[in-house]
Amino acid sequence: MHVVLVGPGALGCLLSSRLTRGDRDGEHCFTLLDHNAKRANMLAAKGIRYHYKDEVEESAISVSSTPSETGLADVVILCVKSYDLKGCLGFCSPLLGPDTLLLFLQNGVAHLEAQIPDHYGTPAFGTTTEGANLLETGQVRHAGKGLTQFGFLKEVSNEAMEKLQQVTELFNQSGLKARMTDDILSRLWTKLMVNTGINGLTAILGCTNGELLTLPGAAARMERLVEEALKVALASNIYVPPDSLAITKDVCAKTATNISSMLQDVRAGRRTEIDAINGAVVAAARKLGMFSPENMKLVAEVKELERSYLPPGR
Ligand code: KPL
Repeated sequence: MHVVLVGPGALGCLLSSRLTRGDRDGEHCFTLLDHNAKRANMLAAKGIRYHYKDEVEESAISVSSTPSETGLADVVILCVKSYDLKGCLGFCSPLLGPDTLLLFLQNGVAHLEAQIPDHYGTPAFGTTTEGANLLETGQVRHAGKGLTQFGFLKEVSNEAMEKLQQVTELFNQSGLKARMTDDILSRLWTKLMVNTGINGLTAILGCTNGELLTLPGAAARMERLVEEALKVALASNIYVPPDSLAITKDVCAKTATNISSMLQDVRAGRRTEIDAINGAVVAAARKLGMFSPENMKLVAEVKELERSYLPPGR
């Protein structure tokens, strides 16, 4: 299979390095696609440096910034942020044939509404609890091993199902635990519950995940955020664990010293994924005629924070 990974962020680098290493017999071909030609050249020259605990491993990878020269892909794994998807799909169009499997690996659930032209076939979605931090361009730390789950939201052809099965096997043989699920919507919302309670709050409070349990008022806010999201999921007939709040608190405790991905975005002066997380809860509530004031308030606060460092119009 020709597998194209799009986006050289933490997840894109982690997957490029692991999948390339995992394919010991060179049965498949992997390309990392980056729209930034200068960075793509640098990645092609230096490869990817993978850090796990005290180990460091270097892998040479194939990198491209010109999809028209890459040839059609069997699988395109989109590792870009949710808000970059629209531009990214346009950029990737030369890679996409009628049999290409598009696999979305974004945080949150806003991307489930992505407008994908019908002739591209039914996309697959994934959600991962692999922890990855980008140390610098092409250098990734595997901060915690997790589980990646893949599935489709609609009925699909046997060919598409088999391709996703092959991707799942590739992950497993590369040391990344993965499985297919017939309820990917629940899995995406289950992770959304945790991110709803942690990410935005850590961003505005500038604290670690663990500090949310002790900072005055933070745990009570987390509780209201998750309870609201839980009500929206239930009203949407999406199964999420009823003890999502306890799970969220447990994640805070287990990842106590972590800087959440949203706080990392703020500190790096990047746009956050607030629209895909708490914003998606607000949008889903609105569709049902429900009100989610706690999530609305947090979205407004994070946007205000973004305005203090992003150039106007971003
Ligand atoms: O997924 C995460 C994130 O930071 O995006 C959590 C679970 C909150 C861990 O930091």
